[in-house]
Amino acid sequence: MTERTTSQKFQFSLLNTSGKARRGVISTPRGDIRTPAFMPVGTAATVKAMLPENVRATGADILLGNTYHLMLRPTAERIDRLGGLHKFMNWDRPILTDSGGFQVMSLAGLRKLTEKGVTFKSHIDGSKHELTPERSMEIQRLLGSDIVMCFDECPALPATDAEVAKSMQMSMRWAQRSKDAFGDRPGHALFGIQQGGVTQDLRAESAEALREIGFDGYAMGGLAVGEGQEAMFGVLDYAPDMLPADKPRYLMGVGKPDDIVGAVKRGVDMMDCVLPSRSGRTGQVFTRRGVLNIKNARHQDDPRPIDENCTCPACSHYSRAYLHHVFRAQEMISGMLLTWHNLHYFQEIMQGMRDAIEIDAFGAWEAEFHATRAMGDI
Ligand code: PRF
Ligand code: ZN
Repeated sequence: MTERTTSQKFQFSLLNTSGKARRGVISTPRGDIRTPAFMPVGTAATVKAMLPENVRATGADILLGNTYHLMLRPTAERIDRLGGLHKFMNWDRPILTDSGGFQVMSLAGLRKLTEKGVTFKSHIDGSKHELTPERSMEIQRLLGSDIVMCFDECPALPATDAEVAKSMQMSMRWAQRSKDAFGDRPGHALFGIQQGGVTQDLRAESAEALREIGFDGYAMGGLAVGEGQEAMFGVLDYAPDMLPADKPRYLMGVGKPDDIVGAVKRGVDMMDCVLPSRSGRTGQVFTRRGVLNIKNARHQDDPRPIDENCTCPACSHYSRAYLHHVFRAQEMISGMLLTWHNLHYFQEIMQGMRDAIEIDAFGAWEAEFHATRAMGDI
């Protein structure tokens, strides 16, 4: 496939702020991304249990895809021959792809990490593969990704300061190699990824290295990896401020509703997480009043919807008793309806925050968010 040429650039406009919270819009040739944005995860060229038009109906402007999974199956070259990832999965809006290293470390079998990159065995069939910054950029180009992530390493915890520093410094060399390999691709963006664990000096060193190279956006990696919310918020109290204010800031792999709200409060513009889609398939339901599990016997005679104020199809047309039944019976509609509700709820949080920031009322919105949750499930 030859790349679509376009005159429309990738651009971030900051529209309003409320405290440190920011509302903006990322314009791309494939459409606008309203920020703060939550990106549903479509790892294997599908948001599991959802049609793309249904994901769109929940309010998503952008999906996340994964280099690691797609390079193994069906392969980036095959997706390219078939016209690119957007056409392949029938989603014509923006797609951000993660670069693969993080998934190699959490999913692949036997791995070997060197300055060049990482070799590993596929979790699917044990076949051997290599990922380097250059190969990751090539795969993300073949996929047709709109927002390409640098190839980085996220060190496993627990790690000493020295280990985190060494890993971060290699990630910064990989960031330069990613930028060189990415080249100049109008309409497509390359994001750097800050590392440095929970150590302020290392976060500062990483941010400086990334700013020096220059990116279209800046992610915060290496968080939500088991350090706990308090430690993560501790880092988010300073890390976003180290990154350019005129570029989008993306917190990778976050999170639960209260993580998302706390991150936006601290200046984060974009997030992604499998939580709403994965939980939908395990019966965990997110609501304004907190989390409930639909498999619990207390729902079996309950004629009420999950949330009487929710306008999603699960809440508009089905009772808790029905959702409990189809979950217990392992009917496929269960994963479909619960995923839809969860994604709808996450996007409703994002819209609520964008509306609140627009009128400089984020603090009041946040207080209401926490007060409603404190009431508990009814
Ligand atoms: N790096 C990359 N992807 C990621 C992470 C990271 O540090 C995380 C950490 N929460 C999730 N996904 N490339
Ligand atoms: Zn609902």
